[in-house]
Amino acid sequence: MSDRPMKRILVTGSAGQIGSELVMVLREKYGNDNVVAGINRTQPSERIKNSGPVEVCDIRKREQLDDVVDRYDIDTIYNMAAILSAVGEQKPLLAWDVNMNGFQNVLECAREKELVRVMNPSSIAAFGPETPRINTPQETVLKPRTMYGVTKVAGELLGDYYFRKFGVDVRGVRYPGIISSETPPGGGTTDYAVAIFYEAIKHGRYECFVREDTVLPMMYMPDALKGLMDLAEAPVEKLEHHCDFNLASMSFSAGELAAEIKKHIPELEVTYKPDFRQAIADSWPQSIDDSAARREWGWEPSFDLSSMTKDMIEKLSAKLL
Ligand code: NAD
Ligand code: AKB
Repeated sequence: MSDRPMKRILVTGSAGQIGSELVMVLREKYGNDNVVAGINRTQPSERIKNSGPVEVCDIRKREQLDDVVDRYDIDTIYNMAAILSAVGEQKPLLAWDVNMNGFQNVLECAREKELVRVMNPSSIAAFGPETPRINTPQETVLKPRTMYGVTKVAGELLGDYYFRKFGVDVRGVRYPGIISSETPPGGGTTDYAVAIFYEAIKHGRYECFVREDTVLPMMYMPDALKGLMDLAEAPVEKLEHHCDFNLASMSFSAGELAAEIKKHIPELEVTYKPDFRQAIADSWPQSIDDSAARREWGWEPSFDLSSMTKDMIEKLSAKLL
């Protein structure tokens, strides 16, 4: 296991909800030229294009990955390329291909080239209906019902295997639903918790695709970025877990979120028309025990429902109005 510093980073999936913001905070910390934004088909933001290197890098194509890693002397990969839960249920084979075969390419590249670190997010989708839903423990039943969840559990296990068998320093957190204002989410079940802000500001109404009483764990983007970057910097000898850290911040129902937004936009009208994503939401936890992350690397979120809502409305109003 290496204590070498992370100096040159590739972020795969840089046009996505998290990757698009992660690239910018990593560039601030490590220098613009030292953070390569890897994209697939979707173009990255102007901010990303104008501030540093961008390369096409489909993680299913090992030669593309190797080429970027070699040319830029990459030592760390943040693998943010993925197919999320809702799209994954429409295209399960694609979800397997990207989330498993693609991730294994990342791991093999890291093993062969002796990279310093691989960061690979997991998700609350790793849990399933047999998992305790309240204060879900770190060690618990992992029997998801979605293809996305299957790939997340397998990805956690594969990452831990590469750590123990080959000494590749792979780390990851089980993110809850991420709420953010920069890039809309890419086809998950928790997307309603972002879409409601856009629709509230633009149209004053929103038709929500889960029931009003649906409670899920969520997190605001600044906490999500800080969490992953803090884990990446944590001393390896302090870590008992590696690829599967539970991570919590806030939990609320769709109705509670609507009520909080109405404090700022009183005219907002929300209706509820559950679709296939309701069953996915019902199979996931409502709240998460993240004591392992707090103990092993000092995780502590900053935002709650009220401060997140205020900040989202300020940022999105400036962008949309
Ligand atoms: P996203 O869907 O917004 O972005 C994923 C990006 O990956 C997209 O830009 C897509 O074009 C790209 N991509 C797809 N196939 C690719 C391929 N073969 N090669 C390279 N790029 C490819 O996803 P996100 O929300 O930014 O998620 C990033 C990571 O965080 C994923 O591992 C996801 O499972 C995890 N996560 C996200 C959330 C959330 O709420 N956003 C919650 C839990 C976990
Ligand atoms: C999804 O809903 O698929 C993601 C996740 C919680 O992993 N946002």
